[in-house]
Amino acid sequence: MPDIILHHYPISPFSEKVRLILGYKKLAWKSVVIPTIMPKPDVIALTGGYRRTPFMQIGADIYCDSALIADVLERMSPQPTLYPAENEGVARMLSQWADATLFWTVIAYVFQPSAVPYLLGNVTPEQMKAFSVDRAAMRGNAPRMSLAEASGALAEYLRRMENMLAGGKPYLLGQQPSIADFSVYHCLWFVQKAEPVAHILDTAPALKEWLARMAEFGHHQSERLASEEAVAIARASTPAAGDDMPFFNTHDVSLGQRVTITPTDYALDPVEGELVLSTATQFAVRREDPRAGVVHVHFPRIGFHLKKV
Ligand SMILES: N[C@@H](CCC(=O)N[C@@H](CS)C(=O)NCC(=O)O)C(=O)O
Repeated sequence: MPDIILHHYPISPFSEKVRLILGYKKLAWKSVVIPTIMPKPDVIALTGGYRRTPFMQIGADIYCDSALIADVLERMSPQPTLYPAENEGVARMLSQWADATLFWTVIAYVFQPSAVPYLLGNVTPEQMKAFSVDRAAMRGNAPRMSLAEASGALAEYLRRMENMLAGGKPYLLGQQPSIADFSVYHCLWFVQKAEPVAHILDTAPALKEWLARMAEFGHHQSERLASEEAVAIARASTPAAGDDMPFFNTHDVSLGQRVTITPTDYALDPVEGELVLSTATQFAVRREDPRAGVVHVHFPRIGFHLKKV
């Protein structure tokens, strides 16, 4: 099996989602620690502009967004599954809700002055400023939630999730973990990290036990890899031929056409290339980078838009 290379940083919640999935599936991986703020030259060499964290590299194939990474890991190693057949649809829906609504509620809740050092370490005022400026630019005009709103909403979401575990259910949707558990987990893991404000979790004792149960999956085995080495691996590799999923044309495009793919919500940096894959669930573009060579950059359909150049 080719090496799984995860580009991430320790305090990134979406990275924790993927690390825990790697632990659940017992997949060994290479760990490239990337910067938390721009500039990220080695990231951009590989992705062509996408700056969000994490992304996964397999040779010269780059997979953006944790939802797509989860699908690719499931294809590589189907057992244990992230998508139990009896509730795959609801698991994906709940996962999408957690990755968007729950995540941004948690962000608005945890970034209280007392908790910041637990999330970002003992940063200098200049480093704090640089972080805030970077995230403000990344979020653009996306609406922000006040702390008051976030505290109320998070308390209510915790009540709802506590209810999902009623009757001693081990996981949110039943006896087996699903992608929904991993998406909720990374958000509440971030609340736990924000120690001075983590007491909000005390209102949900079953959920706290569930958090401990999830944490036991761990991260399996990883080995550090320098980011320049990851770029060199891409350069020395050829993108995979792609799967045999049928071409699905919703944008009146043809394969080989120049397009851009851009997130729909925040960090609106387009990635430009020739369309090489357009299926029911994902897009991929081929681009040539002076340092990384020819790479295919993959995106899920949901959460991204495609535009013809
Ligand atoms: N929908 C994306 C969201 C990723 C995301 O927002 N990641 C945060 C970190 S957890 C990020 O990119 N922050 C800015 C950065 O790392 O540069 C996913 O599922 O991967």
